[in-house]
Amino acid sequence: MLSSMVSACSECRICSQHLVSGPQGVADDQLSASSEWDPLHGPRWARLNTVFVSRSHIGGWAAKVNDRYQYIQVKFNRVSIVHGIVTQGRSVVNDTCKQYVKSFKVFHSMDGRSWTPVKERNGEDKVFRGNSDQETIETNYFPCPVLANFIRINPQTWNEHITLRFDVLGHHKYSDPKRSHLEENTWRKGIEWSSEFLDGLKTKLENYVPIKEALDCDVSFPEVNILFLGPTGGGKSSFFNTVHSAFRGKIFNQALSGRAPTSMTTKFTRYTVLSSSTVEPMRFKLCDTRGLEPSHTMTNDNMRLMLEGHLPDIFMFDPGVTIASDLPGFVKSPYIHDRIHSVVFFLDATSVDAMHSMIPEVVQNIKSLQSAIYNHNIPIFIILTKVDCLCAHVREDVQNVFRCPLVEQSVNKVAEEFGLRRNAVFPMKNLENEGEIDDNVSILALSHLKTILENVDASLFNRLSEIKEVYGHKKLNVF
Ligand SMILES: Nc1nc2c(ncn2[C@@H]2O[C@H](COP(=O)(O)OP(=O)(O)O)[C@@H](O)[C@H]2O)c(=O)[nH]1
Ligand SMILES: [Mg+2]
Repeated sequence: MLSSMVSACSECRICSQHLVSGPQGVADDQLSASSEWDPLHGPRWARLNTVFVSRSHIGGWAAKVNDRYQYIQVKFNRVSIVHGIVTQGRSVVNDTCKQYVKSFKVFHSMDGRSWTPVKERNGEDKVFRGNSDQETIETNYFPCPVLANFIRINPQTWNEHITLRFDVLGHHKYSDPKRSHLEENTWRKGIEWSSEFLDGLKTKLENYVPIKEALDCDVSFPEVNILFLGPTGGGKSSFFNTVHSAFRGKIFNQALSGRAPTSMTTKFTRYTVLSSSTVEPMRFKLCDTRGLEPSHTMTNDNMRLMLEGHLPDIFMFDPGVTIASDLPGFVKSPYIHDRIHSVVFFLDATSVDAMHSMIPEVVQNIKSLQSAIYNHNIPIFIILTKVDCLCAHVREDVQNVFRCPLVEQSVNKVAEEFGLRRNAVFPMKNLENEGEIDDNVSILALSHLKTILENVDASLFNRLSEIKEVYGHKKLNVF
């Protein structure tokens, strides 16, 4: 399965665009450089295939000096998925100025201040082989695509002088959503877009008691934990905020969320949801985690410790660094209600759609975690966020989500890729740019949550006798 993701990843190289001078290219003032020979050799003349025009410009950007501190960079003004770089030397005019860059490093950045080198898979800075003449276009793909707002080329070796023309290969992450037709019938049933339906969902969740129907009244299982996992930026923290806002009746951003190159969530946090009408916490906890990244994938040991309930309510940890059992707060003998009862992976629909911007290491990590989770008999779901970025109709009104074939296709695709039932994949649009809560967004979020809890109840049936044993007689006081 991984190989299909990697090849899908390379396939999409075919559809990647030239981000500097393609149809959605950048303006001249988005190109800048460490230095220029003079304005006729400035960065604006570095676009691929620029040719010499007498008294106006040369074909290429030429640095003022030749050293390894020189660079040319582009600012995209929006997050882009970058696959590679194409370069050329100085455009040929006559037999002079045989200038081109023979090797270079590439750096990427989200904010234009902190820069990360593109690396080899072994972690070393990648040195790309550049040009060996002035006109041939050399294409170099990155070992792994990067998310970036800025890309910088830093020449390492050159012929005669540092001069180059270039472009960047990739996609803009949030390209304008398509406006596909909407189907007459919905592709999934069960949701009504009315205030009565929303009130019903809230009441059900507020009154949720784990496996109530199977337990005698003297047995009470305190609460269940739903773990959120997935790549950084998948919308985990935003989903918790969306759910909590629905109950609080206003935008309530308790969990940090945002667009940053690395996870803004650094702690494992078991969030309690409070209803607006009562201070009683609801009997499920939403457990937010640090995002998975190529250098922060979850180890199987950490996954097991999380699933078994060894992590306390708020716990700073890196998924890739094994949790030591002598750390303060480590729960040595967890109860069944401390365990994780369901795992929800959050994936960004815009990356799943073309299967191109999913980072292969993270995809592989999710797949290997899946088997560990199934071994614990824990139900898995996927919440496919940002479906508003797939379809303009959904962006305008989230009610259209189950009538949009683009969203249905994405749901089917991700279900197939990760081997899940289609009805275990939930399309979602979180609160994001809204100034106030949107009832339809709340309906979507709460109905997904309700379905997850129903499935958790079903899986807890497998431990019924154990639960009756522990919670019937000892009467644990956990609140
Ligand atoms: N358009 C859109 N943006 C979203 C959605 N969900 C999250 N975002 C944005 O995506 C970014 C990352 O979200 P965050 O919740 O921090 O992701 P996390 O790393 O998985 O916790 C934030 O800027 C959110 O506002 C969504 O459904 N639609
Ligand atoms: Mg987060």
